[in-house]
Amino acid sequence: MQASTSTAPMQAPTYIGIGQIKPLGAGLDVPAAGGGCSSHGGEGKASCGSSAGPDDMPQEIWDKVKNHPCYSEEAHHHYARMHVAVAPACNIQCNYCNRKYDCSNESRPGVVSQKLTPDQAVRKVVAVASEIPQMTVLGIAGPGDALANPAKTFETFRMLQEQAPDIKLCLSTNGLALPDYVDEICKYNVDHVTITINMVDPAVGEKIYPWIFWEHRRVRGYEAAKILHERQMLGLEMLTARGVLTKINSVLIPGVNDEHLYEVNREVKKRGAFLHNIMPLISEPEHGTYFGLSGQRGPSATELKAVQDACMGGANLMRHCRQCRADAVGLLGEDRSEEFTLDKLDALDVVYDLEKRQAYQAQVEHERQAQHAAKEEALAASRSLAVADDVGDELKVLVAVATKGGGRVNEHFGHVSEFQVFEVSAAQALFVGHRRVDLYCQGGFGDDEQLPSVVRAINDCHAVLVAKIGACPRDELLAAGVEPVDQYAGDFIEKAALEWFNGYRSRIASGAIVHQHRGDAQIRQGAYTHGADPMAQAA
Ligand code: CLF
Ligand code: SF4
Repeated sequence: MQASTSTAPMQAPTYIGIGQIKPLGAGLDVPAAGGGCSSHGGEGKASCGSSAGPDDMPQEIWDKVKNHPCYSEEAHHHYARMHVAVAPACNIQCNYCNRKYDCSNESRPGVVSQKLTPDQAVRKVVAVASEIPQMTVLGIAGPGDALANPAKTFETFRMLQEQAPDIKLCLSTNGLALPDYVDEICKYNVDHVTITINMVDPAVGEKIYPWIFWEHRRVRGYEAAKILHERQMLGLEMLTARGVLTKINSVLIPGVNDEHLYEVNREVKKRGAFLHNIMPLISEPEHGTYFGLSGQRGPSATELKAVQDACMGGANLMRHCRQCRADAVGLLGEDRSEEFTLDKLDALDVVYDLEKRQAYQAQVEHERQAQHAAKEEALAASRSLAVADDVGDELKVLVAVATKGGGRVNEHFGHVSEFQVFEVSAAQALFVGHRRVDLYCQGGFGDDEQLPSVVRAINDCHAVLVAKIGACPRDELLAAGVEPVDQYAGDFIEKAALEWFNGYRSRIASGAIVHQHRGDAQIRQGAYTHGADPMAQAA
């Protein structure tokens, strides 16, 4: 295994969620607040970082993250985001990217179906916001780099702010141009910026970036990686000083930067990053990337989790990223972009009804708080449960969950395209990842050929919680050592997972079963692929 945890002390879990998100930068060497974004009173995160209050942060920070599905794990069960593909060009080359595919800064390798002008993009956002009232965030994440296309990016933000002021603005960048656009970012109240940072050592960087385009020339090798690194660090520091929340995305490339990501985590934390999102490399030969063609593999589920676990206690970790398309629409993990193609937009009679959106979001918030309360109640019950046994409080297992949203166990096994995975112990039920799978149920019948791949995707789990499951997959899961559980249909996930876990502990204690370690699982490479866009290939 390439992913090493040897340099990183294992820490107690500090996972992002309601009441758990802690702004980074407390007592750290970050630049002083530099005047601030006009709409946010100039409060830099440097000052916020020292306030780990109940709910671990000042109200204004909480207001920024509470309904952002990427910045709050709990929110991602309830709130949706969308991307508009207005930024086709890029100013660097990453070895995991083929320009005909989405930007790996923020997306998995699926091509963008349609590139949009800012006008088209804003029309689309308003239409989606009307149809999906829980859509709270617009992100610009490619298919190239948002800041390599500054005119289109900021024109989109400007127009949207006028037409739909309640929608949060978000962008993703490789960071090369970032220091030049911090003022614009603040001017348009872009509260959330993602920077992809895969290295803090140019010697590592030159294995990832063959070239950058810098000051009208192509720069290669070590020099290119050094410039990119310096610009990324400067941009991050400038955003921190201006109070913009930053998330760092890192692509885990086994044998290239796996051991190095702990260092990245430390350096970005030092500069005030709010979240660190460590994602698996997706590299298949058919994607046509340098890594894909040269046989560079991505990490297994266990390797990814080992690096993420090693980074806990440094920067807060995001583990619910879905590496979305640059034109994704919907909850994380679902893709409704096909419902909002340009030709369909023409047929829609769009009315932007802010009050209706707010009323709907109030219901969503109610449901989210109910999920949170159910989790707290289940945790309290679990912690007070004395299991008279020698099972030990340190027992932890992974549980896969079939859900279609709302934070509940509410999906049929055969309809799952993605399982959510929780690490459960007597004291915790933590979201630790997701696993994409091919649908088992095809037109009303189970496709038994798909079953082994579904089982491989959750092979590291002890149980799978489902709303319903057929006899055949039930038997196959049992034979593989994964317990299918359908008794919690409709329940909130954490409550169900904790209750199942406590039953599991009791069964071990009574001698009814023997706890066994599970094996590794396979991370599915690039689900959902759309037809190639010739425009995208030309970018
Ligand atoms: Fe988009 Fe990114 Fe904003 Fe989210 S995505 S620009 S921060 S609104 Fe989210 Fe998608 Fe992961 Fe990105 S799940 S790829 S982290
Ligand atoms: Fe591709 Fe994004 Fe890297 Fe540019 S920054 S090369 S678009 S992954």
